[in-house]
Amino acid sequence: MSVFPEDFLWGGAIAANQAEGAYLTDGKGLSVADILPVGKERFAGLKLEIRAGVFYPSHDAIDFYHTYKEDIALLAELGLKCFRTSIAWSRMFPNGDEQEPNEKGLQFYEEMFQTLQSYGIEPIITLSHFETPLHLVTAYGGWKNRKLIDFFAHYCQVVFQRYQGLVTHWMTFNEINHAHTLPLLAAGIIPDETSERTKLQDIYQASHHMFVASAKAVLLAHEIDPNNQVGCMLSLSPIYPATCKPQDVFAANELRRRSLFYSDVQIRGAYPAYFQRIITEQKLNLTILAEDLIIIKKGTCDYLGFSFYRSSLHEAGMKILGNTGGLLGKKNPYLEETPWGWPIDPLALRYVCNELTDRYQIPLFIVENGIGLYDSINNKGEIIDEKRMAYLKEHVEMMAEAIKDGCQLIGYTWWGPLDIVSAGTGEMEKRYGFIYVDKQNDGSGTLKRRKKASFNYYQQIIASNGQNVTVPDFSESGEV
Ligand code: BGP
Repeated sequence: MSVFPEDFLWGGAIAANQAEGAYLTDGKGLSVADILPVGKERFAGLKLEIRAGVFYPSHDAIDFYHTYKEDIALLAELGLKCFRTSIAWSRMFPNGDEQEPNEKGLQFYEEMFQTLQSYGIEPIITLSHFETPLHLVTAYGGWKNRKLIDFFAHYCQVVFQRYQGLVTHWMTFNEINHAHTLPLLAAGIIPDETSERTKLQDIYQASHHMFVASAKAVLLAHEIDPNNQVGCMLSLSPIYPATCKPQDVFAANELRRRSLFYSDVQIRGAYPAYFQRIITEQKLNLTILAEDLIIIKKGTCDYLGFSFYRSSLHEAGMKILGNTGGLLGKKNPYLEETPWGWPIDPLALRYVCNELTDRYQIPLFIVENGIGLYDSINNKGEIIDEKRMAYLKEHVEMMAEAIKDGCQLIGYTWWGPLDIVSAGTGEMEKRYGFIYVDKQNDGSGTLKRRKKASFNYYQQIIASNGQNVTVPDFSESGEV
């Protein structure tokens, strides 16, 4: 008997800006993702505009806007029970601050959700996944500005009403805790880096506005349809102390709390006691209205969605840096790394599920997990992605252990079931998919889809509800 519940949501996850392309089609406006080039330039010397002669991978991505029907047919063949994607806010409201939504944008997602429904695949929808409308950043300063609460609530109301009966699982802000390390993507802001104080002032003020907006979204969703379930979404790859030196243990815990701060507020409905010390010591001057605290208290999330890719190792006094996978720490000598230097640590998934269960006693949804790899096509035309299968196997096994530990896991959506643009680097060649997409870092390629060996493997895992994780034998496969 499988330890996974019968209704466990096996799935895959993407984000609109990393897959759809069609960045100005049918009235879409620019989002922050649309001004990010590929490679080292991505976040360096950021310019909030489109520059001539620069290649922007989100503009065409994998053209999911036009290919979603064929792609969803493949995902149905894979056996997905659910599919996580985001609504591009700027397809609905091109500038973010309009009163009237863009009907073409509404229609696009309606038809996509109907397509999913026709295959019995449940949509899991992120309302804001690294794609704040650019105009809200240039004209308002992004989430630093209180006005965004109402713009977001209006957008949410429109989509909750329109997609009632088609979507019941929602998430508000993707990896909200990345406001510290990826502020433009996660919070639509460019913080004032003059000092640590000014930086934290901007990040925490923006975070506060997002907390209120998220809570308002939860309340609206429940009011419009009591079947709606709304989760928060954090990046929660764990942080280990670099040594057993008490200072390292303490510092790692403090850093962990900087992330869990976000779920503490969104799940418990109040600012945690430890936040007061940050406010006092950093001399933060935050505008937090009494009515905001009431909304935050009422609009707590129904489940905790999180991404998990790896673990990090932290030493007291280290500069705190991060990327899309989580925090950047010291090298862990016990762990193998991906070509992008992300440590592979399946046991950490069991660790984090238990940590979150102990802290919140709430349903957990692993909404991102996966491995970015270079793929190659062999002389028989196959892609035998053994490392991806090994990663998947070990993580599914750890989920089973976490369930046995008593954690309430409701689903698992593999990041990037088909190759998409990397959020962190803009590359296409950092591939996560079970389905290969013929597109390269420079934008060349036919966009043809091709199943990798992991396609059949994930299909087997889903069909056996997580029981059959035996990796097939590929000794007869072709040569690379
Ligand atoms: C998460 C993001 C995703 C995604 C993933 C993998 O932080 O929510 O959008 O892309 O990380 O990161 P990357 O694409 O940089 O490999």
